Amino acid sequence: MILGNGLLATLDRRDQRGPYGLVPGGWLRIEDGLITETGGPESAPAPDIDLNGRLVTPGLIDCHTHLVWAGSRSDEFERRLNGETYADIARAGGGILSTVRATRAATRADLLAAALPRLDRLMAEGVTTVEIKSGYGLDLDSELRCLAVARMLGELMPVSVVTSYLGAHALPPEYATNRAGYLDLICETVLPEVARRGLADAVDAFCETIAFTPTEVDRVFTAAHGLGLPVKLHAEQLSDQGGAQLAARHRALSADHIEYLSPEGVAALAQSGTVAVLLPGAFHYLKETQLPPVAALRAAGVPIAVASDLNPGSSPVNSLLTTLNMACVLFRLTPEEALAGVTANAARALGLDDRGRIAPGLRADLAIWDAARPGDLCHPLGVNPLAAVIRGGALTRGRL
Ligand code: DI6
Ligand code: FE
Repeated sequence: MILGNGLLATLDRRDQRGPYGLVPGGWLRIEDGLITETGGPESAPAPDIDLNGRLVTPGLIDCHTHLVWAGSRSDEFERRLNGETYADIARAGGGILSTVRATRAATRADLLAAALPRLDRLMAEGVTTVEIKSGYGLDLDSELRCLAVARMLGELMPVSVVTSYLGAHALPPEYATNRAGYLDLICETVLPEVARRGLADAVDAFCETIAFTPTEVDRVFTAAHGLGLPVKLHAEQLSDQGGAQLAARHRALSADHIEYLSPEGVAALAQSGTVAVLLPGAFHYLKETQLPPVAALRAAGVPIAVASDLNPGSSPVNSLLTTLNMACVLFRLTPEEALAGVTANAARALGLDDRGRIAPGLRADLAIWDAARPGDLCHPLGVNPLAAVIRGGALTRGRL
């Protein structure tokens, strides 16, 4: 199949292409679910489908979500607006632990029913790959249930689901006076069982004063490596814990949030090739004032990804297009950087080298938009110009 006469934002800067790897009047050939050839108007073969100049991007990748949960925390939104902080609420047993109580009480069917519309809202904006974390179950059965639901979502829906086990998200109440015991449970029971069942593609942790120390996270990461699983980290979200340095030592795929990242942390990420994942939704909702060190990350050549962090507490942002806008307005990313953050660099943050750009040999995961310029995906709020989605070479949404 040949798609012709499109405005290709390849996100591929080889061939000396300009910003966005843009190819006006571009075409691409799809065979067996892969892109096998691309080119500009000078070499265009007769197309099977005329894109009429519409914008084509790689299918979008949301590389950091907590999409499987039960219950609601809209009450905490009100509490914060009445003066309590996110950390106050967490220490008082709300926050993540409130979602843990609701999630533990939910069946597989409950969780699936709650997650499906969230996933569909992401897909309605051109998402073809999504990462989903556990971390709202914390005990063995509930974590296995949430990860199994995440896997099921990927079977039910035309989207690739990549999972992360986030047992070290919060200390569960039954271990409130036994931190070491909870780490034993993670490292000796839950993680090995998650790995045995093939339920996780990576292991994540939350390194923070209200969560786990670098020493505790180090233990979880060491156990992950022992099982052959890559790691990633919620690092420097509310304070500088040196989490990025720890993540870099463990060759982490990504360090996420990083508002409080230090110059040493930037250098460590650059050295290990770890992707910096920016989560402007959480910054927005927590009314953070500390900006992530974007200029330093750029200067050091650290790849920057952008994700929704979709979750019921700090980032109830069920939209990657909204997130793109927030990355530009709040973090001053250029639209090109933001779009690379949800395509090429998001793929890298997930350790996937078969997607995220429009280039021969990669999966034919494409989003087609009624937009005249790629920056139009970042510019307005509340506008969704998606026209169609092709995933693995098949039309899965809209029409061409
Ligand atoms: N940081 C976050 O932003 C999410 N998890 C984390 O460690 C959200 C947690 C929540 O508020 O439910
Ligand atoms: Fe998160």
